[in-house]
Amino acid sequence: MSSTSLERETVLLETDDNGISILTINRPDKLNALNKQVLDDLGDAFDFIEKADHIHLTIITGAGEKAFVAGADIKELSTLDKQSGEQTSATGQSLFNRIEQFSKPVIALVNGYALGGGAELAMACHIRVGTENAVFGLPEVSLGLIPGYGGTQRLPQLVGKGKAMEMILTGKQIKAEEAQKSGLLNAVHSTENALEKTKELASQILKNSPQALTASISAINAGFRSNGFAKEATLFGRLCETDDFKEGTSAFLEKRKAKFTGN
Ligand code: CO8
Repeated sequence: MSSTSLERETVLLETDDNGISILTINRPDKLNALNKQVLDDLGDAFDFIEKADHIHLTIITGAGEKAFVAGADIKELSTLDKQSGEQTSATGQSLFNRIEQFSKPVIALVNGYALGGGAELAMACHIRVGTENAVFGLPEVSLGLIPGYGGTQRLPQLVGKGKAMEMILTGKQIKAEEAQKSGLLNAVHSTENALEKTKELASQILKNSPQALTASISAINAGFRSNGFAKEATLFGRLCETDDFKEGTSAFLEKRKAKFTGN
């Protein structure tokens, strides 16, 4: 392995001569769902990128043709209780907050489904570029949950409170065009051109002063500090104790419709 690349069980990182690295979440058979291993590997990758002087900007994408990331791993989620649910939410929030505050620009290349935790990961990135088959959704309520990786905080920042309420309360998916109109995607490109176009955007950013880029990220984020993250983690943990959560996650794993009772 060269000093410009990193390989972990679920994550690959390659860097080109311009200092643009591509960080690929590599679990395509499970649509790149975020299990603990993926979150650990992403943490390692950001440690590497932070220290690597030759990396100036990172593009995060998903392996395969179907998904960016189809959410947190529902099989793992189904085992959570109040304490571990709150803890898992807080751990993921801390990784995603780190990405949001990262000193070098991070662009999400949303190449398919970005659902639940996948949408939340994309929203933590500084800019989002989509392919034509990009799909966003926060379907957590259909599992008896709420978004737990910062989605209740970042979605309203990007699309406004009303649209965020609609998306989170219905759990419905929106396609690339609507995502762009709503402010979730900065641009949409064909699948064939998307990486090249994203690299063009990256090159445009990298013509500027690195210190000014870091300061811009920090200043823009400073205007959006919120106390809602802790509330999100607490409520997420509380929901992990409900019958509806057990029913919602079991129904997904058993490939059937959930029947909620409100308990
Ligand atoms: N978790 C685990 N496995 C998944 C996930 C997931 N989120 N998404 C897909 N998979 C698996 C499927 O189970 C399937 O596995 P297998 O082949 O072993 O049966 C494989 O990936 C391929 O998926 P499908 O066969 O379902 O593919 P389709 O093209 O038919 O459907 C969909 C694609 C529509 C994306 C469908 O897979 C789907 O609905 N996935 C779940 C989407 C979802 O609900 N995501 C939100 C999860 S909840 C969440 O993200 C909470 C975040 C906050 C967490 C905070 C603290 C823990």
